[in-house]
Amino acid sequence: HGSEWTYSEGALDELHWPREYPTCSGKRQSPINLQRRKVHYNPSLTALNLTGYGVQAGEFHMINNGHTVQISLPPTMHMTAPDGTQYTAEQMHFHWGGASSEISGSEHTIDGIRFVAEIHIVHYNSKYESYDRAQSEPDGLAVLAALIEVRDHGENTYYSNFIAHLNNIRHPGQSTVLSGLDILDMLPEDAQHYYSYRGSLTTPPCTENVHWFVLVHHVPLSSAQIWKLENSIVDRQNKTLHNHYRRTQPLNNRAVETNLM
Ligand code: B30
Ligand code: ZN
Repeated sequence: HGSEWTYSEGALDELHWPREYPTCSGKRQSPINLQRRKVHYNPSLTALNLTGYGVQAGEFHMINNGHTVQISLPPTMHMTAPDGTQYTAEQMHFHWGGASSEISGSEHTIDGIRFVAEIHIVHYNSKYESYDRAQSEPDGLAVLAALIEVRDHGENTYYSNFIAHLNNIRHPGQSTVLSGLDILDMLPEDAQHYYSYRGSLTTPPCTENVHWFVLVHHVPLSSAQIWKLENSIVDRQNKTLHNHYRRTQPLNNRAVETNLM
């Protein structure tokens, strides 16, 4: 594991990432604030083609890696971007807030609004033989992101199994196994409309090789589910893992496009 970068504590907090990881002060960083007024509608952006995202049998490893909960995904899951590039899924993980019941923790914001939490489904360009190889390539990665919101009309049962397993991975390095997974159900009902831009990993080494797709629609979780997500796992300091999101970065001269008019 890389050196001990953090979000807010110690010598390598997020303002000091560039000292060890110079790319973190680059001109195409993520996350960003998505300003709806300034997003360009591009009718040639087709829907994302998500294959193998539906119900899958088998065992899926879920780990507390010290800065998030991460589920390993099978290479049978693919996303094809509107430019025709095919990506293979590698892992999914979450960012959240929760330091108090009022604190949201999404990475992307919409018109300055931070959501409760954010899902990242991390993919690599299928033309490379592995995630490891693709990581250092300029066209290596794509992340499909969805924003999570509180909605108290009962729990979101598509998240029940995942949330129940958090108790098994309280400490960094611990892992557990999900039997069966349906990522499509864990996404917003409408997973066709998105914002798209070119950015980076939101953690060190902040590599600027990520094609971002942030879904326009949101994932609803009940407040009890969000509480469990926010309070079940601890970090390397044995403190509840809270507020592991990066502040928004300058857009500089990048365009954000959407396929929702
Ligand atoms: S994100 O989706 O932009 N938040 C990585 C992948 C996706 C994002 C951020 C980072 C990534 O692959 N990082 C390098 C690998 N990590 C290992 C790990 O899985 O988690 C090395 C590390 O951080 O130093 Cu801990
Ligand atoms: Zn992430």
